[in-house]
Amino acid sequence: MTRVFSGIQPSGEMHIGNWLGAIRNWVALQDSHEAIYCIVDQHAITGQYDVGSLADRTREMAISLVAAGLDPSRSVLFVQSHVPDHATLAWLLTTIAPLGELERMTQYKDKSQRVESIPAGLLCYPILMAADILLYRADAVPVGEDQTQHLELTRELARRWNATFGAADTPFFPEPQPILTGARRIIGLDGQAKMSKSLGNTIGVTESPEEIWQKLRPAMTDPARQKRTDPGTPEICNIYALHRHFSPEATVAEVATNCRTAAWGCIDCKKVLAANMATTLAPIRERSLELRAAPGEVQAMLGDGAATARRLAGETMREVTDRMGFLREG
Ligand code: AQP
Repeated sequence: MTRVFSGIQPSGEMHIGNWLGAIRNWVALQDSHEAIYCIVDQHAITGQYDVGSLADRTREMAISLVAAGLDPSRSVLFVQSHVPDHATLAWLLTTIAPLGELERMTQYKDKSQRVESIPAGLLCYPILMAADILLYRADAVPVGEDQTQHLELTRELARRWNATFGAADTPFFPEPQPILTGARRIIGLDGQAKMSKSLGNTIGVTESPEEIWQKLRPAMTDPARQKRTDPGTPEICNIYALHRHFSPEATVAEVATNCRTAAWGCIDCKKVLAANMATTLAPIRERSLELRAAPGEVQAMLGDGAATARRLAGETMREVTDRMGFLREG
């Protein structure tokens, strides 16, 4: 069976961008692939973060993932810091990673502009991501479009490592391919930037109908539509883009017509979207409430997942350290 691996940072609540862009695929791939999924808490400390809430955010991310449909009997789910080999392999890959390419990463360029002093961890983030994937020798990685550049670097590191330490005819690390959904880049409620936990332009997948409405109400629409009576252009409106992911086809067509003719104002359009979004997300919200009431259940799932991941990672690391020439213990 083809093996897939992917991760999500517990840097905030899981939002509809994460869900549409990646997590829906994580869930679907459980049936056709050997699936390994990770809450990448060590990635989430590469920027400023709140120490006091990291553990809670990690637990909450696990709850959201299981509520969204991850089933630990069909996939492996664990927390990155529970498997120390991620950090070890990342260090080994650092020794072959090209500095110039790290500096060219779009996410690094964006995020480094937002801080006064740039931590080396922000620069090395893609190396840790490569280690996450290569540790399980994954063939494919379900991700959103923002991660495809990092994945290209992962392939580059796999090639370099194979060329330096692997047997030339049978590459040890596969070159993992991205698996994208039809919603590869969801724009945030500001209508401009990628929906992102760290930008606060999100709607969480476990939010209540009222919370969804409170966030959608002030969200950016077609900027050229100044007055209620102005006809709009759905193609440049982020609310219309979201309708395409949450509303039935007939409603999407109705939205487009009523926007172009100004039969609906933006608030009318948002009300329909809020209702459809709340209906779509209701099963995730309901399951998350049940899981929050039984915290031991999720903790046990993560414990089992970490044990499996440590075993798989250990197999890779034995081969890696042998091929790199390290002295075996004992
Ligand atoms: N807006 C998005 N549209 C489509 N896919 C997205 N993903 C993230 N944002 C969008 C995909 O979700 C998965 C998990 O993301 P992540 O938490 O590992 O990292 P990220 O891409 O950096 O997500 P955020 O929300 O933007 O977090 P912060 O603000 O902390 O950096 C990935 O597969 C990602 O592609």
